[in-house]
Amino acid sequence: MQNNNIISHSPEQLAQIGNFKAEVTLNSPGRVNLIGEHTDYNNGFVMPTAIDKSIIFYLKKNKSQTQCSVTSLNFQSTYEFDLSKPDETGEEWTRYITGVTEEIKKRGRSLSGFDCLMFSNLPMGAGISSSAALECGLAAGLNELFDLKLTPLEIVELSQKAEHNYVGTMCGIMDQFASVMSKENHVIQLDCESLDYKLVPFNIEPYALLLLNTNVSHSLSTSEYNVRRSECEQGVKLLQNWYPEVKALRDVKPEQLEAHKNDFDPVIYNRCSYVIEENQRVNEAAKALERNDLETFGKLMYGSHEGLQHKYEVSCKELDFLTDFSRNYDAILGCRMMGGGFGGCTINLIHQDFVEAYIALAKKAYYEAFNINLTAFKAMPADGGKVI
Ligand code: GAF
Repeated sequence: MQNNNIISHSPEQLAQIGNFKAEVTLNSPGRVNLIGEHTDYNNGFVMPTAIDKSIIFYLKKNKSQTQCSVTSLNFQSTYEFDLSKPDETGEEWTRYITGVTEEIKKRGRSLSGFDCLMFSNLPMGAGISSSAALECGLAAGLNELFDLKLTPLEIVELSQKAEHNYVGTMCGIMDQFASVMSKENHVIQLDCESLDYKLVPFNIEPYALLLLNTNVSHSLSTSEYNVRRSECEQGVKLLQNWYPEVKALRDVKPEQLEAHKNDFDPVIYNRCSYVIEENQRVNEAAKALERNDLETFGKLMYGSHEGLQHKYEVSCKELDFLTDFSRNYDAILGCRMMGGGFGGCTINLIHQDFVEAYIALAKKAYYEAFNINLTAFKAMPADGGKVI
């Protein structure tokens, strides 16, 4: 199993960081989501938390008014840019950076030249939101460096906008919210309409959260994500013919959708049905967690996966394989794909005594089925982004 919470630098990287003399060092985490997938952009409910895997940012001002550089220590690659000439056409990772600096400027804050080193132990494309960690970490780091007086919620919102306007993924708010607002040993219960949230203590011993990374990331993820969002919007538009008060799928009762099933294109009906049911599952899961009823919680996780697989159609054969495989073991109470889909991780609610044995079994079976190495790590709820 990969080690948790260990950022190990090579001697060369340590020397690079030492010579850099950062003014601000900030830890920006990825996230898991226990349940509530594709509900955030439907104004619904989610249950994420930051985890102990993150990107560390080392930042300092330079003497220039507009020249900046951001170096990824993982890739030994540097992006140099001019704040006054935003480049919106570069490689994807550079567009997150342009997005953040431009969205900060749009909020009337002024930046000047800075240099940044970043180092990550957050696997990319694994559905644990390395993108939000990148956006929110840079935004929070610049906030500290230039004393911009952005609130945590402004950091969340501008980071989400950076992704919409400069990367092109029309994401909801869950990932950025979790990356910034989380608290160690807690999960967030977030209402994505009002942005009201509760930090709920999370102690599931003797169970644990295990992530199994399929190590596949199918290229459909961005395009299909935006398609799902617009399919939900089409569903809302149709429903407004009978229920003008409905603003988002979160406002729709199951019986309202059922009453008009025949008016719907079957695909749009399935998308709406999934979202409405998933919102109900999140609310039931919150109650189950309150009474420490992990068996019910686990069943809801399986229900979530089935909906994502059959009605929302954002799973893939590797994720389905791992979810089905988990059903063979009583020590696993629940499992589902996590995040946007089309690859990435499953999240497993598993008895901690079975973790190591299960990883070995799953690795073997997964390799036999797909010829791909599975990676595994426990997810520990951690604090949101902070200066270290
Ligand atoms: C991605 C998005 F960024 C989130 O906003 C959310 O919609 C998630 O997919 C699916 O629940 O991580």
